Amino acid sequence: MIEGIIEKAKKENKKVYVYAHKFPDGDAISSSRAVVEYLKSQGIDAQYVVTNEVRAFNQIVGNIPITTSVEKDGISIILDTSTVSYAENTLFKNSSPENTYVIDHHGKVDGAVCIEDELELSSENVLRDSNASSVCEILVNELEQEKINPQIANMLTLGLLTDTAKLKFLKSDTLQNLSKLMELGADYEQVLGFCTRKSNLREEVGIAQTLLKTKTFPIGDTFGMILSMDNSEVDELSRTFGVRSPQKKIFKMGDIENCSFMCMLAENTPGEYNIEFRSTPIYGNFNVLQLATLHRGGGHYNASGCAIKVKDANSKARLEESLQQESSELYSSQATDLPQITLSEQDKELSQILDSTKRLTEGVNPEILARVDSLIKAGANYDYTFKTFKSFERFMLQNEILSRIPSSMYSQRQPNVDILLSQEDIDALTKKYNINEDEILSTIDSFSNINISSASITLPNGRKSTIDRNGIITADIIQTRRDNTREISK
Ligand SMILES: [Mn+2]
Repeated sequence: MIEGIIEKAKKENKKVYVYAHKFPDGDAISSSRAVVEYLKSQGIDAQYVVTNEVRAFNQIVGNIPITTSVEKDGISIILDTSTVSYAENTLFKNSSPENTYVIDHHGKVDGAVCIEDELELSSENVLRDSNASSVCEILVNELEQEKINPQIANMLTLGLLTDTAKLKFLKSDTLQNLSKLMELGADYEQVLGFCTRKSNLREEVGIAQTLLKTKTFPIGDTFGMILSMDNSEVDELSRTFGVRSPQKKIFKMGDIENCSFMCMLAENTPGEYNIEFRSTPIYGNFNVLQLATLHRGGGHYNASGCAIKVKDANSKARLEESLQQESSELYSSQATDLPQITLSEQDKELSQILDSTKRLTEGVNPEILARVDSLIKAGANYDYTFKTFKSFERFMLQNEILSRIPSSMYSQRQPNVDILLSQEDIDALTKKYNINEDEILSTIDSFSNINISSASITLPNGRKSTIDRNGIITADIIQTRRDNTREISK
């Protein structure tokens, strides 16, 4: 498709405009910039059209000027955007349907209207591939490889890494395509460094305080987690901590040992709860779409949601209780025997590779990616091996530590966080979660994805763990528990 566009642009002396979606993410920005650079290198006048400032990832994609108008009759390429209303702007309407092209990796559900339908494009002008992790991954094969320079390869790598949550979610050819990009000169580790966007400490403290109210309940041989916020709690979280739509933070409840069901409810407008459900193939593989459908919601097998209207202001507890009951009943009606997770030879080798490369962040090369790819194809369970599961107690301990940070610390621009625990604190935490001092100190790794200058946890006996802005942990922990914890002498 792109080669055809180049030919047309040259023959008809047209300019090419590239568009992507609102609130552009790594894939939208870098696929747009990669296409522009590629076209320019072929002598075509091309531009990524945005009407709002884009500052993210500028070390990889460069500065992107704001555009307010385009020439009539130019060529438009719309990337990563599944509907017209999702587009950052609609200046592409200045191009005729023959001169408008779409490249996207979002799936088209039966009966749904996609941007190509709205714009009445012919099928030759559309490249829609939901087997690709990202538009950047589609471009690896769409662009001619000998014309992909290292700068373009870096941009494509950025979009591929951000849309897969740094290789957490893979499609069938993702690793092979990443490997091609490395061979074309992409600096994998440099790009990886730029796609770690850190979260805001103030928001994290608010979320942690909220998560401390999580309840658990038995569901089959496993347990479920449920957390609900009424309208006053939602308001408080937004006012004090800047957290909006808190039910979307349900991903924080992910990857907890033996937890098969996660549920978060937020009364974002008085009288109506927005509810999110999650489950995991690893424990129970509960079909939560069925639960959402009961309440006229929708979504996917392991991730769904719905909205429930309530009549009076005190409905929270009743709603929670009925969801617990419904989920338990549905779970047992669906339940097939839980497959025991047994590690095959392939799993063991995969797990060794993931350990030695720190989950594909260090020392990664095309050969390693090819080996991981072939292990997955031979049946290794990448999904399970890549994740690190933690106990519910450890999850709560992290929330306890974060929730103790006072506003004087989280209000700083580049916070230095020092948490001093008293003996009473430690006794209470130990009793509640059955943990020891080392485990308390090791929760310092909770700060690795938060924007801080430094953080430390100090116990009354002087033992201490610290983390710097680069995520380097120093801790005087008796047995080294984690790979990224190194011992120092006291
Ligand atoms: Mn995308």
